[in-house]
Amino acid sequence: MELWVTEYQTPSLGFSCKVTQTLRAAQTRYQHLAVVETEQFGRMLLLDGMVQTTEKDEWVYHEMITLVALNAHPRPEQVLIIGGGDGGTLREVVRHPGVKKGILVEIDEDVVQASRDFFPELCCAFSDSKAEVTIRDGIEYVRENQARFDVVIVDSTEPVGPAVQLFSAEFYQNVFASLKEDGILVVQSESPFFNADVIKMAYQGIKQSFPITELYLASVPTYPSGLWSFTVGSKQHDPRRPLTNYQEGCKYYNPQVHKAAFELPGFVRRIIEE
Ligand code: AG3
Repeated sequence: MELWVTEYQTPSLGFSCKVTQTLRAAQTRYQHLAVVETEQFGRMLLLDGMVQTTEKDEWVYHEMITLVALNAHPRPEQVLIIGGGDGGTLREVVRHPGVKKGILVEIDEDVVQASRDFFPELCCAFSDSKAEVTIRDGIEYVRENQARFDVVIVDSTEPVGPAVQLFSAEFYQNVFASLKEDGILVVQSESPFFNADVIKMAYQGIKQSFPITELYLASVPTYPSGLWSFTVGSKQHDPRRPLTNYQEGCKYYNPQVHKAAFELPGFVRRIIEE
């Protein structure tokens, strides 16, 4: 019998992968978590039926959510990651030579455990001397920290369930306060083809607090439509301009891609200009 896993990316579109083994399927305190072995993309992590990451294409998203902000900052020493319990973003953060500390604040410890159990290439940074992993609500954590971080990365799920608040203007205002005077925020902001409303919410919300707000794109094959967006809020530095060009071992990110990622097709530009 053939087994397939399907994410319903829209009510009338499914993205399916042939599964060779189900490694975990469990309800956590916050969401449904599944790890499956797929033929096409290797191991895949799903939360509430939505693909979070796969072994074979995780590098696009993790390099792009991390290195744009880190290389646009002259001294990205203290970095906070909200969400990102699989560890992929933390791995990219701690291998940047400018970083002194990467703090991961994940609400669901079962995500961290699933990564430890099934994704050795993602969880490898959990034990790094520059890394700190905390199981807590990121919203509270940000509220309790003032002027502390150089870069904040929001590696969240979609704005449903535990992540809803992570797309609110109030949260972005608290992130603004948690950043130092030249800090940078970056959030994952979904697909311009299918989630224009989410992009608008993130972009407009960030713009209310940050003087500089920019959107950039990357191609992630396992996410809805394959075209993914990230939104940056910056207090001083132009996020479009890499100040350092750290790119060792990268497969997607380089300084040319950094700059090009901010060049937007007309329909995407219109989403944020409306
Ligand atoms: N976080 C963003 C995943 C969003 C995917 N959406 C979907 N499949 N509908 C990924 C976490 C990786 N560290």
